[in-house]
Amino acid sequence: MLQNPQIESIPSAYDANYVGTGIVHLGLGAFHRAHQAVYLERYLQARGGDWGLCSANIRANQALADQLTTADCRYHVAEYSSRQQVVLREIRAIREALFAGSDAGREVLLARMAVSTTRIVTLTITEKGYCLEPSSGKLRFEDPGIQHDLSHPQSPKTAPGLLFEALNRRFQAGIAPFTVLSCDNMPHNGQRTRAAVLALASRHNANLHDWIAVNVCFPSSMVDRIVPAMTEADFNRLSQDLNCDDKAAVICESFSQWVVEDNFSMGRPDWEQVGVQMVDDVTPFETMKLRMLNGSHSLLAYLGQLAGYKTVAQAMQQPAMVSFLRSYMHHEAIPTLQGVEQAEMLAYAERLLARFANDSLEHKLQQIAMDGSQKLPQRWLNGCQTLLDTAHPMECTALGIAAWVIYVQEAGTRNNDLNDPLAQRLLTLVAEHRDQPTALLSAFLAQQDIFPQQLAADSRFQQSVTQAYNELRQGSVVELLNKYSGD
Ligand code: NAI
Ligand code: CS2
Repeated sequence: MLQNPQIESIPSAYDANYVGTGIVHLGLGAFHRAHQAVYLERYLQARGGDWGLCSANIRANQALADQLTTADCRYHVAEYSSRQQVVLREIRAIREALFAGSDAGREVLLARMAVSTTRIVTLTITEKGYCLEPSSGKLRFEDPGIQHDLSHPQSPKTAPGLLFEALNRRFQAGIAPFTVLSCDNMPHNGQRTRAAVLALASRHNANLHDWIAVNVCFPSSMVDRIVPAMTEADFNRLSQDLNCDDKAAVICESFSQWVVEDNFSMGRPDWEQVGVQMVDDVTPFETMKLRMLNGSHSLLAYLGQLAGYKTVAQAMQQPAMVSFLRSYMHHEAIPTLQGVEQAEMLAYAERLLARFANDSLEHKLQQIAMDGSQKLPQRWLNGCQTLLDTAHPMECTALGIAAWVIYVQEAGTRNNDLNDPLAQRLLTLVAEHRDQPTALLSAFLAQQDIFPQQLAADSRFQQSVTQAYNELRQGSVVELLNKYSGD
């Protein structure tokens, strides 16, 4: 129970029933509800307009969509600055919640995407939802979902397939295309989404391919707000501390940032009014965030769990971990960033460490550890090549990679429970090379859809990862964190 908490409640004070739906969102997850929907709530409160959301899950979690529908799409976001300071927002920007995991549900979603009043389609479907090779960003045609969509284009099951079919229906009906805005932690997320849709189109219809290539905008965006998956303890905390009984609620930090390339063919909300940064090129922002924040997060996820911690905040109570992350950011992330001001980056690093230490969030390391094959290229590996090219150290990153390999190995020895779209392949490598660490590391580095070939072939990279692996296997994690915390 909070002792004398400072609680600010912000009700949804506009009449949401008069808000039209101008945006369809794929990925009705925690982050969407705590980030994009909050920006739109604040926008609608201030400016009104037909920028309400129709938000859909195309995979699991029909219960959430049903829960929201029952609640007239009213839910709450609890923004914790600390355990004692909370802002509780009521959100009504989502005007319709759909579950599109069935043929009937997909048809309703496609109709929402194809209607001319839909001007933007946004996505938070996780990195794996785009069915791309993590290292190259190329569409994985062998993906079972893509295979289905190639043979059943009118009843697609993947996000690229849904985007393609909805655009096709607008093309056939002479309706201008919506703008596609990815809000996932992927480098160049707009271009990668565009490449996925065009790859599908290339197998179907040259005219439609060219129409999409010329007329559809795919701006990239950088998104940032730490939003842990909700647990029963979280729901109980909201009920006890804030008198908020809402199974669609989310808890998050107070910090929020959204940087968006200003390229929308059918218009957009004046998002600047609520603090969204509209830019020409999001690349510097996304590279900085993916390598500094997400790169540190993944180090916490694998090294923190090896050290026995369960949450980010718990791991941040270990001074050796804080020093190690600072060293990683100073010596292995900032040197890979273009055109940044050193002093500002050092300050950014300190702000990130303070955000990680926020003990009012129960951010499970296991959640961050999931889908490692889809995350590590943009968080660590892309920067590694720059470090090698500029003769910078990469011990912290190498320790992280080694910890990820051990994480996969331990999943294999436990019960083959690895939350990763490439789990079967990775666990097979573990089984094939049991007790042969050198061969196992070579086998992992040979996975070219994860490790870029140039990097994997570099003997300096191989030696760094091998040394880190051997040290982790033989020594204490905390001692190694201290060893590589040199500033
Ligand atoms: P979540 O687990 O609450 O929601 C995941 C969403 O992705 C669900 O709607 C699910 O149906 C959908 N999904 C999962 N696999 C899919 C697939 N193969 N195809 C289509 N849809 C799929 O997770 P959360 O927190 O909403 O995060 C989602 C994404 O948002 C992350 O992967 C990341 O890219 C981005 N994000 C998350 C942040 C966070 O702190 N949670 C912060 C910044 C970005
Ligand atoms: C986290 C991100 O789960 C993860 O991989 O690193 O979701 C992280 O919380 C966000 O990118 C913060 O903006």
